[in-house]
Amino acid sequence: MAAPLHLFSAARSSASYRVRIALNLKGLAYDQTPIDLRAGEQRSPAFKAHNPQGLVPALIAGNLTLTQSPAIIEWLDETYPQPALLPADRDGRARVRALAAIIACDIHPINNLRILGYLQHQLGLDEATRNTWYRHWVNEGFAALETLLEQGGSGDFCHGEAPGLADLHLVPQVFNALRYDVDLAPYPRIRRIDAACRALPAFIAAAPERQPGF
Ligand SMILES: N[C@@H](CCC(=O)N[C@@H](CS)C(=O)NCC(=O)O)C(=O)O
Repeated sequence: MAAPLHLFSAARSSASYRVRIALNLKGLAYDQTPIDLRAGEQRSPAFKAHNPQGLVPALIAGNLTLTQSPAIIEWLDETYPQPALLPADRDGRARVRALAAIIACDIHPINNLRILGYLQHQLGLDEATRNTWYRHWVNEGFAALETLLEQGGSGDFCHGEAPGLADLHLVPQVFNALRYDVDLAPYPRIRRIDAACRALPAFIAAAPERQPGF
């Protein structure tokens, strides 16, 4: 029997949002514990017992505790192969992983809550300057993504005929870009893919406003 799944997640956390989409695309049932990031619950001893890094998400699968959304998503894809989140061909997999990595490695980590908190409290940057920082790194990443996505054709999704790993990274990053008033006008392909994905039940159910603690 499959292990029960329990997700420690924050409604607006894009890394949590990715995992919720992956779970939903796989049709997996899971329970959730909301972690209040603004209140610092991620740094509580109770949560750090699950993830010593003090970051969400963490997924408990039976006796196993998984952290780092890309690792969690790969584990889900290997454990529950259908529907696949990666293309069947090697070159396609490399493309999709690269698209996802632009977000997970190059945009998100430098715009995370703890980074913005450091800019505010340790470096004394005001809100307008912090927002300029945020928008700068999103725009750099989205400009490259837009070009790569255009090169990949005009379908509804980042790659191929079904949503997958790149899409479940893109939608949460767009959600957060909009929170920071990033102008998405220069990114029509990103906007179209985001809209197509957000119309699907797996993405709708994963949306921040549908989560406990929103
Ligand atoms: N690389 C990690 C990043 C996790 C992460 O940064 N989570 C954020 C929310 S999206 C968090 O917990 N932030 C809390 C903080 O910065 O204190 C992953 O993909 O799981």
